[in-house]
Amino acid sequence: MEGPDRTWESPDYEPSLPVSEKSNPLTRDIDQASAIGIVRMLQACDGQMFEEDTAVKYQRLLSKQVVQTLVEVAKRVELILKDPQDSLVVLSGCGTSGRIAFLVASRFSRRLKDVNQSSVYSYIIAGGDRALLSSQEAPEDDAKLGRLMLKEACEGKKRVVFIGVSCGLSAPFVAGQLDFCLRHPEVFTPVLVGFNPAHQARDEPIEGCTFTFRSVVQRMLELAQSQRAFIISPAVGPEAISGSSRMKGGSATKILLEVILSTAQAAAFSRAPLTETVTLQYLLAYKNAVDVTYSRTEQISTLVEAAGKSLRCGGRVCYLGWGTLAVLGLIDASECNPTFGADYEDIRGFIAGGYVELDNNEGPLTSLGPDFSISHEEFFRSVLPSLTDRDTVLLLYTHSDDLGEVAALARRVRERTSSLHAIYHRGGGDNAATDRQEVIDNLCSSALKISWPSPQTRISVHMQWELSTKLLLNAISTGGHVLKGKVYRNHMVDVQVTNSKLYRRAARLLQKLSGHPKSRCEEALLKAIYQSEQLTSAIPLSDVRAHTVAANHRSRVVPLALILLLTNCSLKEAESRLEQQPIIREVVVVCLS
Ligand code: F1P
Repeated sequence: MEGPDRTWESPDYEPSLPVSEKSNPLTRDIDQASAIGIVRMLQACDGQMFEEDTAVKYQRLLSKQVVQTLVEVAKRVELILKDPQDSLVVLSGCGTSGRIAFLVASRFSRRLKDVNQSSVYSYIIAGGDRALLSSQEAPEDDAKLGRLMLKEACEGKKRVVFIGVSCGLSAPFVAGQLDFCLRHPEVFTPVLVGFNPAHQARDEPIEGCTFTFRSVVQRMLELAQSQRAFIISPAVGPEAISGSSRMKGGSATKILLEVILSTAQAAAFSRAPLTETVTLQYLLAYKNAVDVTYSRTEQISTLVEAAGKSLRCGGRVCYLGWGTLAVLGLIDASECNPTFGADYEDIRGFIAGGYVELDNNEGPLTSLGPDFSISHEEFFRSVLPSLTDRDTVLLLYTHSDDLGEVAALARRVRERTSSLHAIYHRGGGDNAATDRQEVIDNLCSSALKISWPSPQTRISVHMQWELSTKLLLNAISTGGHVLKGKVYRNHMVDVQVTNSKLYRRAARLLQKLSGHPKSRCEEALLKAIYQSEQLTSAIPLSDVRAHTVAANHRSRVVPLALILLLTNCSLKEAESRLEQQPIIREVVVVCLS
């Protein structure tokens, strides 16, 4: 049997890029693949998360050193759980990293409540709770905001374990928080989670700060020797869609945070030993969850096909879920706008119980606009009446949810669209097909039912179901957009350019695809952002922040810039080309030929 493809690990492979930004050789032709081809590529890509380390080039998820650090961090959390007075465990991040921080902090707070323990977990997401449901990329660049939010969350605390997540070791928001922790070692134990080796941390100056992400990491590395700071940064391989850290980055974040908190909680309340062996068993349980999920390649490809069909013909994809699976639906949907330039209506999530079930810090956000309406009632009110066969609806639930309610909802949806599908998780002992489940099966055009054996470790089976659901939804939304032509090779060509990381990524992509020098590519990007045929001195080239603010109000800037570079036409002509051919990939192919 062929071994895994490890091309990306070679020092010659895209040497200027950190792992999280490299393009994955496995998915180079994903834009030309069929639905099943896409799923197989995603399977191979996700499989890279659990590959063993070869020499010492990269630490991996299962590397001994990573496992050891997980144990040490869990011990710090255990101390706080045993003596919670004036103490806190804070999980923080931007975009997907912040959303996963929220999901994990909420789950474990609930668990503490269930056993009558006081809550010690808290989450921070750049941009506040609105960023849970929509893309808020600008606050990610704000180191001062990160520090202020952390300070506020920890007011009066005497002991804090701070876990900051930045998949690319790049977000200034998180760097600002880590810097703050390092300045107050009497209170804070800083922990950094990300998926690049430390020396690949971003070294770009941060506005208003004397530090860069890399210099913060260097300070942490020094303290790590005496276990006063911790860095957990295994490489999980390049993302299937270059730079899309919502995928493997988000999955691996979920795994690492849950392993730390699960093992700490088991040690604090059940006297379970906190050892490397136990920690490794937890990690392997997640590997198993990935394998079980992808054993359903055909069924997953049916869902990808349905989503692609809907998106291609201007239809919508709606995730209607219950409990934390619904939260994963909300998260997945929120990421399609920045990644694929999608409209909020293209892929939407809804959760039974709305904001009460979401239980976020800031409570209901409905007043922020229609894209913040997330309950099933809202779906009935604002989406169902206009639902047609062009739209796809996906039910997300487990055997512990109210199947009567699921069946009732399925019935109402089925009256309007035949593209109704289900993802359903159930425990191993629960094989009896209930009448209600049969009703749901009959209403759906496909149902992906996964029966899970009881896990060997103490890991909650729900956390495996969640990871599985995350992989499925990422496959559906990514695959759907690939089929819609939103990806060229394995690059997001319609990415939003709303923070400095995304701006740099866009400029690099333009260079790669057009072959023109950096300055010319940036110029084209700015023409597209400012909608100006001629750049004036009023637009200073170096003010990336101003550019990202301006880009907030624009769509399709990267495709426009690319057409400008490839055809040398005017902005007006480029715009009209895009009007005539809205399938971005086709435009790129035509221009390149
Ligand atoms: C944070 C993040 C991603 C998002 C997008 C912009 O990245 O918001 O979650 O998908 O790429 O950046 P990171 O700090 O975790 O690397």
